[in-house]
Amino acid sequence: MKIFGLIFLFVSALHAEFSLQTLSMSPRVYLIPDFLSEAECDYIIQAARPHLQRSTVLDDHGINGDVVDSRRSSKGMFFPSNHQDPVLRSIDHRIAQLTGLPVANGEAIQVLAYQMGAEYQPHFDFFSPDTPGGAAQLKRGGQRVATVIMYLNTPEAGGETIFPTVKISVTPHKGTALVFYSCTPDGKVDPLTLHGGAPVIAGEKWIATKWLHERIFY
Ligand code: PD2
Ligand code: ZN
Repeated sequence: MKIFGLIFLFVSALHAEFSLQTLSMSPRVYLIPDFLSEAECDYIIQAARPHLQRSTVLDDHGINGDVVDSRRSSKGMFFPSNHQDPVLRSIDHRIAQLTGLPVANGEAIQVLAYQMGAEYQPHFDFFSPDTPGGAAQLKRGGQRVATVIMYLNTPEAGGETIFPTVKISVTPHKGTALVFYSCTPDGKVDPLTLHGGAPVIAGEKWIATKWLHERIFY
């Protein structure tokens, strides 16, 4: 991307104002249209595309670390957490403004690409302290308290983000962000946040995700 394009993206991001649509108060789920510009979405896809690998899930038993699992059939990549990319930095700061959680509490931005038929079956983003895998993760900045999903394109059909317990279904739309809190305001994990990515029916689906912790993540 040309330097003027980068400067434009950066300056426009400094003036971020969010219009939040409340989808649910329990669990806390919000939608933010136009959270990312079209140019930012295209930039992220282009930067991520050469680095995609089959996505993994955390092995709860703590024996195998991250493992490939048919319940999550996307491809993905993480940008380095110490990146100096001005576009990604401005998004990190926008997410901090949106969630009220410091940039330092966030994991690296992850990009996920779902081809036709790919999905992420319902799961929780919080960690269970009762499994060795979950307990190990909790040592890195504590619980995951919030998730931000940013839709980088508009799939032709399917690919909704679903919350089966509370019957919410969000149709992906380029530039929109979805934020939800995996913990209740009193700090307990919220079982109502069970959520998944429905299979893509036509076209492909691209998202960027950010998980935020209660303390500094390292
Ligand atoms: O792709 C999605 O819509 C989705 C659904 C559930 C992504 C995630 N979880 C995630 O990345 O945690
Ligand atoms: Zn999730």
